Amino acid sequence: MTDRIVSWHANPSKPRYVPLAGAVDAHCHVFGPMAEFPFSAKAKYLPGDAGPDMLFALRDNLGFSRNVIVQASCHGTNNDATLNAIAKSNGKARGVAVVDPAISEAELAALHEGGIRGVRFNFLKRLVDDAPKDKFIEVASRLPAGWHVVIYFEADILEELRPFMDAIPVPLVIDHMGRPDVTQGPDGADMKAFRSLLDNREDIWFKATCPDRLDAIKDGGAGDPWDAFASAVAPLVADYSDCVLWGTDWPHPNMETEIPDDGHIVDMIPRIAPTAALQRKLLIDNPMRLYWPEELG
Ligand code: 0GY
Repeated sequence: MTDRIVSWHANPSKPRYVPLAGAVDAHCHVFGPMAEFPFSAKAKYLPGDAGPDMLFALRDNLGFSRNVIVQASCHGTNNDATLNAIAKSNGKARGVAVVDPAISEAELAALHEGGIRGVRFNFLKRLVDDAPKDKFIEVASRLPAGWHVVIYFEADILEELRPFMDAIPVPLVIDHMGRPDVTQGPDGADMKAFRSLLDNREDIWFKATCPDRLDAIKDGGAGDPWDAFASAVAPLVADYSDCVLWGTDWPHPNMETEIPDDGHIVDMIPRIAPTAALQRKLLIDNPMRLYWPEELG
């Protein structure tokens, strides 16, 4: 593995949609910079540098105010790159870590101090070597107060993972809706299974993210692509408006071709959340409750 993948758009367009003041990009990552924060020896891809300065410039260009930085698999369980970005954000970023399940209480407390508010369990075989459910459940029971667990899986293992998810004793956040096949439409089997998961517990959240990963009709450059994503996801956002989050997924790990224009990604927001009330929940109220609850008074 020698070639570094540049997975982000070099010159994203200015979105037509203007987010509400205070909007949160609740799913993004940083890569390195590698000279300061080397990638894990177990990384399945080797990205180009996409550090905090780039992230915050994009945030400002897209009209967002805050970021939730999710530790990407290429950095393994060393969260220093994520912590560095949070530290440079002037309080405008918080994060989700990936940890060795044997992590000590003192190390968890240090992550909390650094702005981490959750841990991510990744079940994608192309990204991680193993996902030890028993150890994940054990560490989930020792997380600092107010933290949650983020789970990344694909639709074909949703049913298999349900007992595991039921055993997690803190709130759950599901990345990219568990990657449903959006071409099945809003009433397709994948969306039905996902709704059943959401109906199963009170403390579950999800990210209505990644049209570029989930919709086969790619961004042709003209804007307003991803029709299947919009029609499958808009009803979900409407029906579960108090537990949905949104994010760019910048720098789009692993997207070697068909790299999405972040301006077009932002322009999906009014297509999945057409009213100002829904947009406020999606971009401000919900992420603030999870990541900056102390600012809500
Ligand atoms: C995402 C999706 C992906 C990658 C990662 O941690 C990661 O490397 O999350 C993916 O390749 O689908 O959420 O960024």
